[in-house]
Amino acid sequence: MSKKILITRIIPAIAGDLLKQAGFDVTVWPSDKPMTKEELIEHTLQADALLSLGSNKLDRSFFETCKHLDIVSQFAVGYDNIDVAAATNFKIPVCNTPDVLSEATADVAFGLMINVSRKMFYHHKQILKDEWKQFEPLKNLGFELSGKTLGIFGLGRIGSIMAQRCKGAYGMDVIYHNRKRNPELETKTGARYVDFDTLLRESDVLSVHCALTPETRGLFDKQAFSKMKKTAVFINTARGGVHNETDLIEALQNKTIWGAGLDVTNPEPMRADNPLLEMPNVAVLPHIGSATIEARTGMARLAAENIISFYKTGKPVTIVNPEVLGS
Ligand code: 8YV
Repeated sequence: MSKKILITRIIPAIAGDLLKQAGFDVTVWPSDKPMTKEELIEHTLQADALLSLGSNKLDRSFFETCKHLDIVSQFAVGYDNIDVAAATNFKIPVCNTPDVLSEATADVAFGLMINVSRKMFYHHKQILKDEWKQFEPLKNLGFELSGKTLGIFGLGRIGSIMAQRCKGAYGMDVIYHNRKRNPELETKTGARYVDFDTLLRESDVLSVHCALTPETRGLFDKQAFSKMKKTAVFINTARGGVHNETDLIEALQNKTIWGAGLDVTNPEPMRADNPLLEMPNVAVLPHIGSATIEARTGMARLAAENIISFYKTGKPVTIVNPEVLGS
């Protein structure tokens, strides 16, 4: 009998097509809303493998109920919605979709940086409110990025692309803080490894590209913002949980920092009455980092290939808990 794969949301058809071509019995949750916890459990109990999304909370109790699963293949690079330790406990491989969305996400970080430095969303909103009355020689001036210092927190694939974009476009000096040093990027961009406090102190633009983990949760808080330049811009395209949003609002209101560009918020979705949306030096997007045809197609393909490769060879393409595979 063929293995049953549950895809928890409608994603690019390539995922279902590849899985069907490989002989799997594929069910796609047909609603345009994420499954509830109950729906997820009820339908996962009928499946052998899960192709999940970031909106599915796969916690310990989920894995205790669904320990029969052969594999969880996530349609996202981030997997903070998954209790990987619990999955590992039940020897369930967990896979993600790195690389295929790196260009798209770095573009959003780069776009937010330019946008905030010139208050573009704010100016656009002014036109919508019919507030474009006359030329203003002094009002709402932005700043230029050439020669400024870019600080990268979390120098993985996306952070590296952002660093190269900023170096190439504006000749920015790049500094970074990461768990490990990246000699290749240091050679390519002249990036300098610094400790966390130096990153806070020296960055004109500080862009967050780390995973959300117990170590990074809430790391950008009142104390961190207080160490940054008053002229600094904070960019987050990683996970909203890495910053404390109340502290960020306060830091912007008190002019502790100059501006912020967010593709991820805390919580998500952000509500329309959030004070950040009314601030001239802030740009917010609704978590669209990977929202290109190329990236989403690549994610769907890789999520399917992880399942196919696992059943064919015993090894998925991109696994986050390889220890479950044994020797
Ligand atoms: C997804 C993301 O759109 O890959 C990630 O980690 O944040 C986005 O690409 C989102 O997580 C949906 O699964």
